[in-house]
Amino acid sequence: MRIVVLAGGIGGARFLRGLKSAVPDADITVIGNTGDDIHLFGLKVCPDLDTVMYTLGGGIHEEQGWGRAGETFAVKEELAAYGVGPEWFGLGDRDFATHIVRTQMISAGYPLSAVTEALCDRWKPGVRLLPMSDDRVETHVLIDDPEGEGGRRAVHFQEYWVRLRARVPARAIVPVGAEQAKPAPGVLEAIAAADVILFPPSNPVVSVGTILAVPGVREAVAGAAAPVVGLSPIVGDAPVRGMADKVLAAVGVESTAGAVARHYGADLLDGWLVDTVDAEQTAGVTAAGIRCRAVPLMMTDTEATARMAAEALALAEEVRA
Ligand code: FO1
Repeated sequence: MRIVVLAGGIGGARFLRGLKSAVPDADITVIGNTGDDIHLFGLKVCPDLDTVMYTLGGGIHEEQGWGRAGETFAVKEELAAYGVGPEWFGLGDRDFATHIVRTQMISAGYPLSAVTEALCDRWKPGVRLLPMSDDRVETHVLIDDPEGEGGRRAVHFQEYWVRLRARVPARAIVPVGAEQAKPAPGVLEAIAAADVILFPPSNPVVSVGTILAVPGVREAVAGAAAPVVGLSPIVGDAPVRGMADKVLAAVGVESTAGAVARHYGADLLDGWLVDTVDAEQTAGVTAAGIRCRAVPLMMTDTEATARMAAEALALAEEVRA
């Protein structure tokens, strides 16, 4: 079975671990979000691609959901000693090697998709990991700033997420460069050839939304023969992890499982899983033309996540019928 997953960072990576466990023989292609990418110290950092690669490859710092296990921070400390920032983004020594290899290959002329394939040769994540695009897309967030143009200022997504901890309102989310970006090689082909397309419990705005913002991707998913099934990242009107509610507000979507399904829309989604605590929302989602089922959605461990993945695949079969 060919499965395509549009994945962001931590939630997407954890879901993929369960999906692999649920259908070990499936051919899984992950279209990874690159809007979180940031250039620091002359290096290109790809947080969502690395989180998928490290999580499925066995190198992830489990509690954090990002960065490497067993990290040290000698380079970070030395950079700080030189007064070279930013200090708010925690790059570890092992992680630096990934960014050095990536940047070196890109400088030699390799596209991000080839670089990602090379890095995955080491990590063997057991899925095909494609960046959404080889072109540079970086999400910026518009926040209030009295000194700013029109009382606003744009900050890089990572500064909003990590330094500001999303504590200030996001007035707009802008995937800079998305309009000019092209889907990476293999992305549209994978969507067209898929038997099932899944939206994992990733951030619907800055992760799945950014992937869909690459021209041609949304149309490919909407027009795909495969059923498209999503799993809500919002449980009990709050994000399970991260701060999705902050960016949902920026795009005028209330932080409920049903609102996220309607935000994606019935032109994209054929099915939607909500957690059992949100069972009362299934009627509203069904009324929007999206098949809906309430199942446990807490990814407490790989077995629980495998059950969620199996439910999503079952709903896809029901929709296909
Ligand atoms: N998240 C944090 O909350 N604090 C950090 O210092 C931090 C560093 C970091 C370094 C590399 C990397 O790949 C991810 C990192 N993240 C950090 C997570 C990152 O902000 C998020 O994983 C994604 O951008 C959101 O999906």
